[in-house]
Amino acid sequence: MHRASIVFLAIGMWLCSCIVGVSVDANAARPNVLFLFMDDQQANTIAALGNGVLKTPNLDRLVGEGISFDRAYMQGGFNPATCVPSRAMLMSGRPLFRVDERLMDDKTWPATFGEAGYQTFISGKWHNGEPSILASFQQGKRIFSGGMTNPMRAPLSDIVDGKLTQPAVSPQHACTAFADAAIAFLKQPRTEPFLCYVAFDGPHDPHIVPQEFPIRYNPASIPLPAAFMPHHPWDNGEMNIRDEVLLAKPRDPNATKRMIADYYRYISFLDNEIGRILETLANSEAAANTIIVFASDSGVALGRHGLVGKQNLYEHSLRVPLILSGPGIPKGKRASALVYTYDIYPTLGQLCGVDGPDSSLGIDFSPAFDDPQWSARNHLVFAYKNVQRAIRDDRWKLIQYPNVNQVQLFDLSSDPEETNNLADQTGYTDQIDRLTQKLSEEMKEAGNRERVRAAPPNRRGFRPPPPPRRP
Ligand SMILES: [Ca+2]
Repeated sequence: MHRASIVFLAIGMWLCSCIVGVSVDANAARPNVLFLFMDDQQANTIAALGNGVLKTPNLDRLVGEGISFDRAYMQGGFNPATCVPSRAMLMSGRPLFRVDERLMDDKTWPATFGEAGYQTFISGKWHNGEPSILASFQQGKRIFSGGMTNPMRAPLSDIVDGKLTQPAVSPQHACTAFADAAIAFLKQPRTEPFLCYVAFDGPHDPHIVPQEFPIRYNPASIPLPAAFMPHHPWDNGEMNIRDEVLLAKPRDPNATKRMIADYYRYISFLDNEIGRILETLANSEAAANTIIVFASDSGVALGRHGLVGKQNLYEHSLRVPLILSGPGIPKGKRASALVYTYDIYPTLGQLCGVDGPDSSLGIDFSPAFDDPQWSARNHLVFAYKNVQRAIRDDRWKLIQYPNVNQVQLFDLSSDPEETNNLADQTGYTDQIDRLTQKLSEEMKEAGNRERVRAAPPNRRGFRPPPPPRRP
């Protein structure tokens, strides 16, 4: 915008405020929100947070300008498409056992931002049914309403006259189209604060980026994850779905590294797209008054524990990156408070003066910005269908597999990769009983009617088949 236009606009806003008696200044002071949401991006995939292989210069800068939460989690799911409950929890502020996956029972957080005077905009993936897109956002461009797609041929829609247009195949990589749409939105002149939600459909597989993208990772230079296993040690209740057959069994170390190399390349590509959005914001009038949120709907296994997908309750699949920066948020800090992704919008609501829906049950974690000891939760609980239940506290993690009567206990303080199951050793019975008891109480409280420990088990444990004979 030209300088003369800005001056003219400012005078106009001042005159308006005098005439109608509302404080435009107060409105202008409300922070904007740029929400960057990823699909299946593991927590440990940012160079500045400790990944020694990946190149993520733009996310690194964001880490330096904000606060990173090292213990942020999504709570699980009831079907293999964990995107659906994860996004429903995010948008509603409601936990897994109480969330409406179609997001039609209650108002969503973005809808309440709109009612509070925010301009609300979406670009990218929405996996909770089309009616709730229109109920949640006023504006939208380049929306992908589905679970997964080839990103080079993504069918994308816009919101026009309060309706979604027929999807049209994007000539660009979907994530480039989303970034372009967000950039165009950020460049629009406006007097209201905005909520700009950009949901990339990567680095979810297929790990396809444009041929010309220059960053590539040599699979030979990718370290095999510490928790790599040829097989999961037993049937975890979800062994043969689509995600789990993306790699042959037993898992091959080199095939695993190739998959991780492609996944990393996708993350570097997304980092570059995010960089374009952040540069646009930095060069805009909104720069000083915008909260930036970076998070993901889940992680993913990629060969750890013999698994490929995210239909499990290990750290690699539940823990997500979470970074916030902006006015009132400390720079270059890390926080260890235990938080769920459904706590993010309640926190933004607090920072933006938006009350949110009455049905939201998430907890504002902004006190953790200044108090490293602060945590509203002493433990978190997780569920996958009726086949896995887990709990973590400050130090311990317990996973129960009720259908096969298996249990795992990990000391996350010394074993963050969950490679040493203490339930196989003597001396941990009390710890297992304590956490199982707590898990049962929490699950009952959460509205869960499934058991967390079975005796006797429903069926025999899984025995991995012998490796194929080499000719
Ligand atoms: Ca996902």
